[in-house]
Amino acid sequence: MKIRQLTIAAAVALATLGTGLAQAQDIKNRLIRFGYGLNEVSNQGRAAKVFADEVEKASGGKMKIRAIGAAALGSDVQMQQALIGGAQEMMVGSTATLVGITKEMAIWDTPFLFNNGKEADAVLDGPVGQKVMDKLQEKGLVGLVYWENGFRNLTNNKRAVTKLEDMEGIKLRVMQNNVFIDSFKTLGANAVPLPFSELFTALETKTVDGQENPYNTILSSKFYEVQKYLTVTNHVYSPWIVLVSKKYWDGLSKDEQKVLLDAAKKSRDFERKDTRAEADKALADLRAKGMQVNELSSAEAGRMRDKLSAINTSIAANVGESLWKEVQDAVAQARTA
Ligand code: TK8
Repeated sequence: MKIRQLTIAAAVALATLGTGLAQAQDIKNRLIRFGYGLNEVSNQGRAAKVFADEVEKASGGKMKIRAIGAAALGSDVQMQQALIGGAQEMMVGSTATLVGITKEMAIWDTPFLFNNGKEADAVLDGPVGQKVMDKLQEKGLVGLVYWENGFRNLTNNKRAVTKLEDMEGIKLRVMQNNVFIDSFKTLGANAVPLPFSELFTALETKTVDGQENPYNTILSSKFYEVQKYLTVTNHVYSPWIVLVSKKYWDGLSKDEQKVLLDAAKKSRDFERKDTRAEADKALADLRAKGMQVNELSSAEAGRMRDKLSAINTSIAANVGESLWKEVQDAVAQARTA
C-alpha cells in the first residue's frame, strides 16, 4: 500500500514538473483573438508575437493568442466596439480613437506633452496613466499596458512644409478624434478623419494629400510609395494601448488574468525598446526610399507650437481641470527626475 501511494505521489509530482506551474493554477484552454492595425512586419506585429509567446509559455500552452494584424478584424474603432460587445477578446490600438468612449483619453493627444520616451514612460506607467486607463472599465474595456506608437511626423504629397503657411489647404487625414481634427484645423490644414485601415488607399487615390504618423509606421505601412514630403514635426507622442473585452476579462480566473497582465508587461518592455531602436533607423530608410525630408527651423517649430497651444484649453476643459493638472505635474516631475 505504502509503496503504491508513493508511486502515485511520484507520478503526480513528475506530471506537475513536466507541464510546469500552469498545472497547479486555475487555467483553462483558451483561444484569444488579438487584433491590431499595422502589418505583421511592423513594431506592432513584432510585439504582438512576443505577447502571444509569453502567454503561451506562462499558461503551459493552454492559453493561445491568435494575433491578427493589418486590421483584418476591423479598424481600431470597429475592434473597440467588438471588444465592448464581447465579440472579440483583445486588441492593441491607438488611445486617440478611444476618446469617443472615454473622454479622459484625450489627455494623451495634447500637442508636445512629452519631450522624450522617458517622460512618456514615467507618466503613462505611473498613477495618472493607470487612472486614465481604469476609466475604460465602466465602458466595457480593460486596459492592460501602454505601448509606444511614437512621436508623430507629417507627410504629404503637395509641397515641402517648411513653415506654418505651407499647411494651408492640405487635405490631411487625421485619427477619428476631435483633438486631432481641431489641432490640424488650427494649423490651417483641411483635416479629414479616417480609419487607419483606409489610409493607404486614400493617399494612393489622392482622396487626401497627407497624414501624420511615427517614422516606423510611415515605413512599415509603405507610405513612402505614395508620399513625397516628410516634415519632422514631432507634434505629439502617441501611445498604443493593449485592451481586453471586459465581458471576457470578467469570465477569466485570477490566474488567467495574471498571465495576460504579466505577458502584456513583457510585451510592453520589448515593444518600447524595439520601437525606439527602429525609429532611429527609419528616417534614414525613408530618405533612401526617396522621401524628401525637412526639419523645421526652430522659429517655425515655435510658431507651430504657439498655434497648437490654443488647443490645450479645450483639452483641459474636456478631460477636467484636475486631471489636466495632475498630468502636467507628473510630466514636470518626470522632467526633473
Ligand atoms: C493603427 C493605428 C495607427 C495610428 C493611426 O491601427 O491611426 O494613425 O497611429 O497606429 O492605431
